[in-house]
Amino acid sequence: MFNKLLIANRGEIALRIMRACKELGIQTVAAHSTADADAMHVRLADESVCIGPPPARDSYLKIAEILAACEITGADAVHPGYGFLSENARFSEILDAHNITFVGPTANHISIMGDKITAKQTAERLGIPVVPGSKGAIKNIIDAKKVAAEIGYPVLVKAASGGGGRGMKVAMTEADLPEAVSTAKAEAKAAFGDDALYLEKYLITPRHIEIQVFGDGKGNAIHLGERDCSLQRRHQKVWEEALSPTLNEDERQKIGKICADAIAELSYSGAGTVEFLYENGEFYFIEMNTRLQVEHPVTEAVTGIDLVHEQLRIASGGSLSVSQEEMKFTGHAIECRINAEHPATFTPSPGKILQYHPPGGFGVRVDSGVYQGYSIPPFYDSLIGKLIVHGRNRTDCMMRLRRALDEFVIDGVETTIPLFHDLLGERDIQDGNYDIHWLENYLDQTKS
Ligand code: MV4
Repeated sequence: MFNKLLIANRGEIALRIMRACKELGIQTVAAHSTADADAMHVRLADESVCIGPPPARDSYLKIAEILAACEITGADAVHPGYGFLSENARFSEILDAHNITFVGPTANHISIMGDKITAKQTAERLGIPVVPGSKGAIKNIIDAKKVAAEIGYPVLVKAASGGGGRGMKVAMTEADLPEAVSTAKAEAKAAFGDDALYLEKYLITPRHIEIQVFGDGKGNAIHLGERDCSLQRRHQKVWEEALSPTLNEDERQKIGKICADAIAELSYSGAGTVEFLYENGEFYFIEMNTRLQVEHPVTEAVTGIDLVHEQLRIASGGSLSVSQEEMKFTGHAIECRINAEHPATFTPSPGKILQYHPPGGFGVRVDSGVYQGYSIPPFYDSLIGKLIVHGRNRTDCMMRLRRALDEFVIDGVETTIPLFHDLLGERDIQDGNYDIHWLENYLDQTKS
């Protein structure tokens, strides 16, 4: 195992990673910006190094500063968390060249999955079902029209370097296609410096279901079931659950095995998430994430496996702690993202937390880096923390969630807690009857 690990992240995930390190007896270094000097994880770290001013591009994204912080402190590993440099192949490669372990997959695997076209081609080659669409990049509008005519309208034009919904355009008919292609191309060029596009059949009312996988880098892999992340607003997830209220055990084991076999074939190392759209009983691969995800705790709740321990074991050359046969799913878990935002308009609400009383009790977990008196800086995302509730079944979980939300006191900033109270009162939410558009439709109807 590592001696000393540098955490190249902030907020709740920095603390989450630090907790795993403490449990495993690994010394920790917090690499932080000036805006985070008073953050909880910086106070709790064995050592801390300031790596720059508040803007992420001048601190959390500065590879040279992070590398220097490793050399100064003698860290032998770096955990990138999520966001920032977590899916940056060059970062992984540079650390490798300095004999510092990047807790994540190889630069090659990050690159393959970072390009959505090569990711999809790789998935298809490995037997993962994909959305019908162009073989690779579309060459021109004539090519695009030909592919669209074959798969049928509506179609979705996507950027190869996209993800998170950027550079995506729908064409309902052939008449819409030239404009969809030209605007997607311009947006992709401006946002990513890469204007490669591909085409897919546009699925109208799918759910977003993602499979958690782990590989040991030596050709062994397992799946840890799925998460349903359909409830989102503007590509920001709001509520996630494990397992999905819509899958049966057969479907789960079938898609899980397909993903684990693919990951094994790649000799993939570490945590990964295979993202699907799910519609009419069919799975359609869209992307793969090569990092630990925000919503990983719902998987931890239903599997009993600490995903960060697992990442650290594998990154240090160890093997998976559990076999597929040993994997059991217990009960149901829901995560609510508590943001410092107005609950109806979602405008950010940074500032000082005057009162802070997180809920507790059986089946309740709060992952947060904040404390009473802490000032949420305005420079980063507005996540205050995550409330994760576990119950014996989905109904039990939702009853416990209502109780936990009632206990949660955060004063001084606006939060999204009232939204979750409202959602628990909705019949569709109670029934697990929602798709990727449900939340935005609900907000349009109730909040305007
Ligand atoms: C799609 C789709 C419908 N059909 N692809 C949005 C972000 C990116 N990760 C993929 N996205 C979508 N791809 C096809 N062929 C609809 C979406 C989409 C979406 C996906 C997951 C969760 C929320 C979403 C909200 C709007 C659109």
